[in-house]
Amino acid sequence: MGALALACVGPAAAQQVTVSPAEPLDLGGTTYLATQAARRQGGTWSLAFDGPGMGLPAYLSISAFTWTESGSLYLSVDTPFATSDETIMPGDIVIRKGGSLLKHRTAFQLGLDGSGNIDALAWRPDGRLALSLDVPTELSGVVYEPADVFLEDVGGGRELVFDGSAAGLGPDVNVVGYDRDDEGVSLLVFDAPVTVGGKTFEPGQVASYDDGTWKVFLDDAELGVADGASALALPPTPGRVSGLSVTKTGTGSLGFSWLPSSASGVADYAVFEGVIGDFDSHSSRRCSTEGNTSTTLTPYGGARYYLIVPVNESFEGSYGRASTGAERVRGGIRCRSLVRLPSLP
Ligand SMILES: [Ca+2]
Repeated sequence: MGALALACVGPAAAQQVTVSPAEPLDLGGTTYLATQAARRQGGTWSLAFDGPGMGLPAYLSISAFTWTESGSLYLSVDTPFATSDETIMPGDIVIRKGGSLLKHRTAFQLGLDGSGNIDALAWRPDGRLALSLDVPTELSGVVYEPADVFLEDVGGGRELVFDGSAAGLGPDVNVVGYDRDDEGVSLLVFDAPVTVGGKTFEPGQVASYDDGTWKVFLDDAELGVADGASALALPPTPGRVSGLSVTKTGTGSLGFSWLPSSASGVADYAVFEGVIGDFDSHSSRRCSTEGNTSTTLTPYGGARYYLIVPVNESFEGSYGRASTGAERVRGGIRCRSLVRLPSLP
């Protein structure tokens, strides 16, 4: 059982992440600027966002960015710059629309007084943005530390998404990149070495924090050069599949085919099998179909049910919805440790 779980989840497996470097950084033979973002996928790096091509001046640095489920990009920068229409200040959140960068929310609208800048952003499935600041900042009577991540106030107050001190981080620690999965696992990068939970994380490493436990999520040697990453985002949800059909083959195995997930960036599919009558009993039977939307396998004995789960390198997507409309529980043995669910049916 344990060996099978290890084989499927894998220690420090390939992870799909997007980072913006704190200073020009060579990744996979290409130099990425502090105004660009690079995506690590399949163990290789490629350009995910080209700031200079969008009018970002070379003297500034992207301090935070995040992608929504539908692929919209929000970002924040460390230095003022002017677009053709307006001046963008640090602390403002900008959205990419077509070929332009437009102000989404100003620092003032966010309640910031200009003393601190945004250094991490994360889009949440309810549509709100979570942010972290680079200095301790009092907002509506609450002091947010540089290691805290909190939801923007869109009328109902702010809410901590990640509580730095509760996770053991002191007031001198600064979180400069943040994302999370839908079961509460936080993924973080720091701007200086941080020792917490018996581990030391370097600026080039991505740490994970879950319910008291710190782990290394990604340790990429090239990212560990210089000052590492100044912004981090994990891929959007792999979404869900539909239209699963099953046929018996002549050899006692079953043939499966399904419609592809409509989510962007889906790399692969996993097959889960459970016992009919115990509909929470599924575990992974196959963690890859090599990207195909069909596969065959030989069922275990007795009456079995099957679920197809889209996956990317970082996340499992939806296991589908039960007749009640609720998301099905995740597998007992999984193919990715993290999950990101689509917010729309
Ligand atoms: Ca921070």
